[in-house]
Amino acid sequence: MVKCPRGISQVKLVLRLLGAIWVSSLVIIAGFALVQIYAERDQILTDLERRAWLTGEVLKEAVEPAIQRGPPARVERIIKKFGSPRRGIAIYDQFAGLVVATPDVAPRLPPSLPMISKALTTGEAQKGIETLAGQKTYLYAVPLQGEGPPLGALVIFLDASHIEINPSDLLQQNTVRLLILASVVSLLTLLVVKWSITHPMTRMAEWARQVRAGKATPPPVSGRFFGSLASEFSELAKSLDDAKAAAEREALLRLEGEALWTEERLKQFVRSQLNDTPLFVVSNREPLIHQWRGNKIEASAPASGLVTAIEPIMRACGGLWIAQGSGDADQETVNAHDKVGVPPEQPAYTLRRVWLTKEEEDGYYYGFANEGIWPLCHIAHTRPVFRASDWAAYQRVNEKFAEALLEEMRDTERPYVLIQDYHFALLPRLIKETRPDARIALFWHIPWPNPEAFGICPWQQEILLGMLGADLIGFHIQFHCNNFLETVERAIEARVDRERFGVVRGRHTTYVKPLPISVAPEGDPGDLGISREELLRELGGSVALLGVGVDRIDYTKGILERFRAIERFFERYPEYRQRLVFVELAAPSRSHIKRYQDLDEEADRVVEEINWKLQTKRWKPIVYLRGQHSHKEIRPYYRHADFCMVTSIHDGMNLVAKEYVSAVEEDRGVLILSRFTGAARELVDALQVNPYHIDEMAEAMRLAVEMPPDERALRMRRMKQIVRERNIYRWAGLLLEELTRVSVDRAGVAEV
Ligand code: ADQ
Repeated sequence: MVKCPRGISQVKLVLRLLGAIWVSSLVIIAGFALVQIYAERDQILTDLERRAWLTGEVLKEAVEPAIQRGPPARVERIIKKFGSPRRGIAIYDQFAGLVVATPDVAPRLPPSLPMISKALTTGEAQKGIETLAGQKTYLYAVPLQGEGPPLGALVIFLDASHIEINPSDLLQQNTVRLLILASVVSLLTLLVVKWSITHPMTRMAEWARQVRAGKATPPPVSGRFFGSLASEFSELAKSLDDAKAAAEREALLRLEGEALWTEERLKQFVRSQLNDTPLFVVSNREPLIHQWRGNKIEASAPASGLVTAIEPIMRACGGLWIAQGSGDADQETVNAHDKVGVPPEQPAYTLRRVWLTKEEEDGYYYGFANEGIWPLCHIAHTRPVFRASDWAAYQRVNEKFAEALLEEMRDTERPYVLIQDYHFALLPRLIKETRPDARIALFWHIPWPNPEAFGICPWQQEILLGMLGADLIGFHIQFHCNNFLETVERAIEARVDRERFGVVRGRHTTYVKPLPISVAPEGDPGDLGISREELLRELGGSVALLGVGVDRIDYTKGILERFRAIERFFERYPEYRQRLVFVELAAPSRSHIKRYQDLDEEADRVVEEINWKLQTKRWKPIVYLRGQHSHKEIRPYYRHADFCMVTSIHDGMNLVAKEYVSAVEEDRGVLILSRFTGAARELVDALQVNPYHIDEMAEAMRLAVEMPPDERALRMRRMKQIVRERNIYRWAGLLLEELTRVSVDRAGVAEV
């Protein structure tokens, strides 16, 4: 016979529970019965005492004069009058000899009773229970007082047989109680066990079997007890799934004979090349922000291309990430050293937050970085603003970050430092001066303009010298590298080595390389929570086509130009009205800067104007979802959209283009891409447009929705392959490979 261990253990559990209930019920009932016995006895005794004393006192008054003066017959009459079958009365003389007693008690009286002698000798009333002729009797003996010593004693006999509680009655009563109590509790326990333990456990087991079989279904239970178990198990299952998927990918790669970069490969690479030397990353934007939502703290990832790119690397390699603490609950969530593990539920690396004052943030971040360098490097026709006070704040903050970084890498020999972006142009030199053994890479995430354009910056030399403290400077594309080298050649004293793409100053060389950044490869899309049909239905009954845009609200992203192109498209091709909706997910950004506030308001106004002009009762051409959205919220739009519009006026790379290509359904999707993005160099199968040319963009929209399916699938397949191969792990791998190479040549001999 096959045994069922689950069944047996359940029966055992139930038997144990029932056993415990019955034994504890028995003990409780027995305890209560004992207490009840003692309480009842006490009550009976008190009652007897009270009755005997009352009778004794009344009779004493009557008997005392009669016994002194009258004949004994008179005394006998008196006591007979008060006697009854359950209440005997007797009179004893001064020698404790019986004088007279009521007939019911007389036959039962023994020759002597010690209690009477004691009452006569002490002169005080005596009481107690005696057994007279086999019957429990309560005795109350009170001395009768004359002129001198007691004349005798009056004794009251009360029937006390009921003080003996019958154990069989008690047993009968309490057995019934025990049965009722134990049965009710057992029944309730069985129901609770079934609904709260057995039932959820059976569902959990079934769910675990499904997860093990690779079906990603949400856990069937929630709540504190099983919910946390389920979420732990989900995490475990996810890790196993990821490991399985990684192994499968590796196997596939071996089969293909390709060397695709994966998270696992990057980990291996970092381990073998860095020999456990930790990675230090510095960026302005932090990868995790803690903010108050009501009275709860919530953690979220910011809308930032840089974070999107660096996060997977830190998750893969571990290390320390230094960034500005910018959330209003950031201070509450760090430890005494301003550090917090990320991700909080299963930390893979450490985030160290640096705190800036409002003045520092205004001058360094909003002022110099975003009103100065950002428009300087983007040819978007927004004039850069250079204020001396902003420049001073920028220098101060770079020094502040240098201090934090130097402190963190104090105990690390030859540390690897990855500095991110235009907020920290001065940091490489500040670090190199103190730690020449550090291997420093600076990655510039935005474009680098030509020397004439950059030359308007009053502090161009300081910026270039600061940057050249790095051993490696990365840009997205060769064109930006070339612009940088030309700028260096024109602005400072240095030799540009065109063959090796380096800048030589004294004994130090800074290599300048194109390293196109990318996104992590898309895993199994899983359950997105909404199908394409449902999404289209939500956007309007007759809608059959979906376009999407995802941006920070920034004047470099060409958002207004895109809206005008959509307007033009519907004007030119009215047959698409009510059939196509464009969803724009736009995250507010740098909202303290006037230019950004104006843009934000203008975007609202332009959407309103276009919708007002074209909308019908049940359709709007543009659905404008302004706000910070999680990756989970954005993914269904990417996955189901027929086309995505990236219309940047100028952009270093643009990760949205790559995210879309990576996430959209295999044979669906057309990318409309500005030719002024770095991504346009790699994604040549996109419909490339000039965002200043509204008609061209409207035409690209028509092409996108009317493209023959074969051509569409072919273009998308080729782009998917490029994004899959040139992924973020490859970017990190190449960056670190370059860094290890330059530092091996000249580690420790740096001269800045
Ligand atoms: P960004 O200018 O921030 O990055 P981009 O590359 O487009 O621009 O990345 C934006 C990121 O933010 C994407 O991951 C996107 O999903 C996310 N995002 C955008 N809108 C969002 C929204 N509404 N809600 C939530 N998330 C949103 C800078 C440079 C780029 C360069 C990157 C990386 O300007 O040229 O590609 O760094 O190097």
